[in-house]
Amino acid sequence: MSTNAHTDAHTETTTHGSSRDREIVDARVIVTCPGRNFVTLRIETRSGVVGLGDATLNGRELAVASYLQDHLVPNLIGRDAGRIEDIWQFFYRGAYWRRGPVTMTAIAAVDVALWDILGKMAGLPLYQLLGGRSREGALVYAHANGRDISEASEEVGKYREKGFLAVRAQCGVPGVKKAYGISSGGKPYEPAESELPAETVWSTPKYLEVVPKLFERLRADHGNDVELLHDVHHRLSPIEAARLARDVEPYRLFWLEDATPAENQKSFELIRQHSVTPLAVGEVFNSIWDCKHLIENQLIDYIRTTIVHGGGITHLRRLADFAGLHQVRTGFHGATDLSPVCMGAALHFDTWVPNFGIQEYMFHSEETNEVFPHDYVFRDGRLHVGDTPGHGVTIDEKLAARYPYSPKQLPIARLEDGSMWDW
Ligand code: CS2
Ligand code: MG
Repeated sequence: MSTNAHTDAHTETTTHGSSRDREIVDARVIVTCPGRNFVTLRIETRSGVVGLGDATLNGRELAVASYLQDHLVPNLIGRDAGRIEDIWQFFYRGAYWRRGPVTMTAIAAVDVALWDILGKMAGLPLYQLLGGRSREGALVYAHANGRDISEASEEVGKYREKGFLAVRAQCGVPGVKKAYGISSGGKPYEPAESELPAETVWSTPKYLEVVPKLFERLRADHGNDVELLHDVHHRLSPIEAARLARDVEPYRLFWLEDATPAENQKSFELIRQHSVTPLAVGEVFNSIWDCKHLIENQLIDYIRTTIVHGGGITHLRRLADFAGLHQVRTGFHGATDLSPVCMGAALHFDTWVPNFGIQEYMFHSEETNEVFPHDYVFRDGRLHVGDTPGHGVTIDEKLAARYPYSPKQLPIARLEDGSMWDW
């Protein structure tokens, strides 16, 4: 421990000011709805450095806001913002009731805000704190969807013209109203559109009929030099998923996502036995334990668990390193219900992480981007972070206050006979 003229003997002086400078003096939860709900945690140190973390959990925003406000914020005041790992351990091990999307999203918000503060104190962009650049920009994929195959193919073409090198494609399913992923009237797809869950109907046979035809057409229309992805969104049984993965093999997808619900991680063994189509899973996971079997047995190729729902940068570094040991790459979730704060932090992580795969990139609305100014930019099919210290995203609190929370929940799905299914 060293002392010098301007700090008293009791404070530890490090390269990031004194522990007194780093003392957390304020932490508050900001809920705003610029077109859709977002929850943001703002932490401030005694020296006036502010960090932000995304705490948005689509359809359960207020649960996380309360977890933060009522249980984590009181434990933050007075702590040293530089003790990122210790605070993570305190909130993870100290929760007693560990893991789960609400807990890990709240912990993630604290963690990202602290990493943001550290970057600002060090005068370094987040990717530099993690270990520096591994690439120029993060390959991203856009969301193309259409009510039918032709419309979906047209949408893919539009994203190609915008410079995207990778596009996720979803299309309507004949005979199924409101199939997953299909937006109406050209607006971006926002599934949480009603105060109580909208009921949708699902038919696997009708879906399995149309998807191979969609990709056959996309390859015919757009050739092989665009990466195509598809999201099954948890709808198939393991054997149905194996069949679809095999049926789309000729079209060489970059990945087939959430082919089957993954609580039973072993179910992916069946898909792997039948197909070489790359598999991605994990946007609904919130810790390494949700995907340990999948990764160590190489049952997947990309892990989708992202910073906002997976416990923040501190936990995702561990998860990404574990995945890297088993040749699994990252493919962060990046839908519009993850705020620009998460996107900013994710892109710094993507810029550093050695086993990077791809980053999902759905365009946020104008209103959202005005509330969350950021320095990342899209260029040549990739998103590029800036060199602003921290993660490069801020919040306009005055503007945020103009958009009050609007209760919304995600849809549910039932089969045609009324059985509950996976949305
Ligand atoms: C989807 C998400 O982007 C995706 O891969 O699975 O849009 C998902 O439906 C939403 O994030 C749910 O809130
Ligand atoms: Mg998905």
